[in-house]
Amino acid sequence: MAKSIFTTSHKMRILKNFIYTAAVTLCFLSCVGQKANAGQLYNGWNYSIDAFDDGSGGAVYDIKGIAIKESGDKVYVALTGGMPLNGTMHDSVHIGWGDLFFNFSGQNFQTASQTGQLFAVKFADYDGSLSTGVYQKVTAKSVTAEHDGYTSLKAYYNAGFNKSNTQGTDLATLQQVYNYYYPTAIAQNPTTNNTPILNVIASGTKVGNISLLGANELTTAGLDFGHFSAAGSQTIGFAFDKASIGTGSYIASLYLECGNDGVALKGEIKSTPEPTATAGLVIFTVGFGAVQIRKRQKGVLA
Ligand SMILES: [Ca+2]
Ligand SMILES: [Ca+2]
Repeated sequence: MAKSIFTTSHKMRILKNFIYTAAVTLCFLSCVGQKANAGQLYNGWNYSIDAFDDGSGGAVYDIKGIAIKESGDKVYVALTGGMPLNGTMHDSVHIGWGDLFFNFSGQNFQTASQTGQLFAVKFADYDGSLSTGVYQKVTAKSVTAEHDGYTSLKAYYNAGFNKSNTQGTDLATLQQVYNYYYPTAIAQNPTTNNTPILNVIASGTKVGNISLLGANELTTAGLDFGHFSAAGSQTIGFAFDKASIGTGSYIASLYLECGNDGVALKGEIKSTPEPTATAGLVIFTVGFGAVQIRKRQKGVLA
């Protein structure tokens, strides 16, 4: 039999280098994954904390934060602020939560909406027009006018609500907000005529249901808005199947029905299999190979 040009010590050196490279790759993949999560990570949840003084109309209309956690085959969402899940009444008009949108497209929100690329979660059904659940191929529309609200985002800001962390820590400035919600031409020249607050599902296909989560379930899952001193009088939680939504980096966003406050969060839904799991498999395989060589050295294997 032809003798290998590599001695056993050569093989061990090559394997050590390979293991080192695989470990570096694992670290790199993990670091990249963390960078894609732009929110503030704490105890497994990804948080975006909103301004505490930008709820037009007072504390009931103020959103304090949003948090999202991916766990197993589920996605958990929590919202906190002054608005109850069932909404409130203002001058005989009912006002509640708008829908939660997920945008994986990399496009601005308005373009993603016009091309039906949004996902959305309706977690409160106030009028029976659309049942709660997860929707895909979504277009969005504004219902602010019929809910005593601002007919444009520019009008909301003109009223004095441009605060630090205006849509949370991920869309912290006025310009970041305009850049995200509208095409460049509008973002560079926003007016009260070209900045509609698109806050509920206009059309889409329902692909899954949601489960509402109580306070105890959220606490058990590790939710803690108090860590950021951001616990509102109302905290709402729900979960849905990860399979019903897209994968990759996203921006999640929502407004109240009146547009009196809004918040956004940058995050990532990991695809399956996870890259880190693949890297782990490489390390396991290499480690197994090293054991086999050691056994050969000891004469355990032929
Ligand atoms: Ca707020
Ligand atoms: Ca806000």
